[in-house]
Amino acid sequence: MTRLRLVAASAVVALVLVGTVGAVGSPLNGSVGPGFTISLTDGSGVRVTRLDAGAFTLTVDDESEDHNFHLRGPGVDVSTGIDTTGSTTFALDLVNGKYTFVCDPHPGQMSGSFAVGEVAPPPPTAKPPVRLTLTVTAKAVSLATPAGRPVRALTIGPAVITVRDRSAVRGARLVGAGVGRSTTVRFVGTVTWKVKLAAGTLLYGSDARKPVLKGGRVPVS
Ligand SMILES: [Cu+2]
Repeated sequence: MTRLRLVAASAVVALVLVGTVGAVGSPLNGSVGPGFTISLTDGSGVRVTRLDAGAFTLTVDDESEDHNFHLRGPGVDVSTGIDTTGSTTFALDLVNGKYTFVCDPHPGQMSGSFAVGEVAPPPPTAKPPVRLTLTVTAKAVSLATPAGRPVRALTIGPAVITVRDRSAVRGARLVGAGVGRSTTVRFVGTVTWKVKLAAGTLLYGSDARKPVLKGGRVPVS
């Protein structure tokens, strides 16, 4: 073979290799051990948090006989052995969704996740309602926490108000900050108001015969 032909043959081999690697997929590198560490990085060594759907080649470097690398998600469930070490390669076809990787013996300490495609953000966790007690007696009106402390400020959101109307000549009233509720003057008893506090000032007081009891105002923000 002449020298020229040899060069040409090498070039063909190189082209074929490049083509093969491209078809297998973008590289991902998983790593676990030797300590309690687990990670997934892309071809540039950057931690993976989001990927576009497609073909990937995952190479996992398992450096511990106590840990493994287990990747799960839509259409994928691959893992290295717990008591084995070494490098393992997986061909992955990732589709839109959430993928998680864990060390099976230590999922609490060793885990991670990433999203593929456009994943909708998780719905905001519903805020538990604030609980308040509005008490009206013949002599006083007060707004307090369940522990009995006066309320100085509130945050926007749901509130459950236990209204204890102890006076037959006074009603309980709550207005402002998106709220407008009251008990009748004659009413005596306990009712519960579920309200949604908006930004503003919440006024509490009593609808009453004179003298009008001094209530109060609480900023809501
Ligand atoms: Cu582990």
